[in-house]
Amino acid sequence: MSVQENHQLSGDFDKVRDDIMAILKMKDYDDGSIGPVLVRLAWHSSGTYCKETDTGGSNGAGMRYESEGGDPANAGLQHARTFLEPIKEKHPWITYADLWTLAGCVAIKAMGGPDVPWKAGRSDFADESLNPPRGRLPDGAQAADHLRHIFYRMGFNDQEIVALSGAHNLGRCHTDRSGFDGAWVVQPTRFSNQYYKLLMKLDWQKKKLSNESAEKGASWQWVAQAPGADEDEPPLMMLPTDHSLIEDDSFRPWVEKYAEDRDAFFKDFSAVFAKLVELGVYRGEDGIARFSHLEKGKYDS
Ligand code: CCH
Repeated sequence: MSVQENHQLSGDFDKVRDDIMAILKMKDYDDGSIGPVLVRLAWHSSGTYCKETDTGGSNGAGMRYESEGGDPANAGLQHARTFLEPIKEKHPWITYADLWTLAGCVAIKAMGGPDVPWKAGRSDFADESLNPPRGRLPDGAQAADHLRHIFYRMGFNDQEIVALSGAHNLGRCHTDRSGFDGAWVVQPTRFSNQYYKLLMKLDWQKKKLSNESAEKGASWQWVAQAPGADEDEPPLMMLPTDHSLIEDDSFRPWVEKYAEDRDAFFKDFSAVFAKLVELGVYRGEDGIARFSHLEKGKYDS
């Protein structure tokens, strides 16, 4: 099996971290930071993992190819990949698979979040033959049973699903990407446990979305006015999947816990994000992750 030649363990990762930090603030982009979309890139590159077949995950950086990069579930992530391109050019020894996952971890920390332990060693696929099939990432229009279906496949439990969902403290939905519209919290470039607090506290109402959104599979979402906001300010939002966390008897106690205990959320988020970016990454004794555990046939079904 051919993989790209890589020397990723010999480079200076601290310099890469510094260079990622240096590009995070971007005045004209969204809320002034590319941090949230970098976190989403790290997550979507990892979230294709399937425990049973041991396929997918961040190793390989398959999103460089159309079958994964062109998946409507990944709409908008081409911007994140383009933002990181100058860093790849400056440090050509790093693999895309390492760069994308590292960038997510660096962004979380830079936005006020916890340290996420990160290890190097991923390789890049030389072609797209090992890419996972589409349809493995979650659909925000669905509910708790769908979240379980998707995240149990990766090997996560209910507590971990709720902790991971707290990443929606960051960033926003874009009508031209997912069809959903708006931010979850008032300060979407500041990592915090506001997402859980607002889920519990605000009076969420269902709002129908435009035909353009409905065509992307987003026909409605939850909205609520931020506390103290003027009526003409755009409301905060929750996806149907986000709101399902407080409708479900097993998820809800974790939402309550993380709303009350910021430190517990930070600790649990750090652990679960570290687990996410490690899914399917098996290193040899030299520290380099191989694809030897993958067999092409596993993707056929
Ligand atoms: Fe998410 N997410 N996500 N999400 N997500 C979206 C945006 C972000 C779902 C759907 C959406 C996680 C889990 C889920 C981020 C991190 C994580 C959007 C808007 C949708 C839709 C995309 C757009 O329009 O640009 C669903 C469903 C799930 C199910 O659980 C997890 C897990 C993480 C990370 C740990 C981040 C960050 C964003 C903001 C991106 C941006 O561009 O601002």
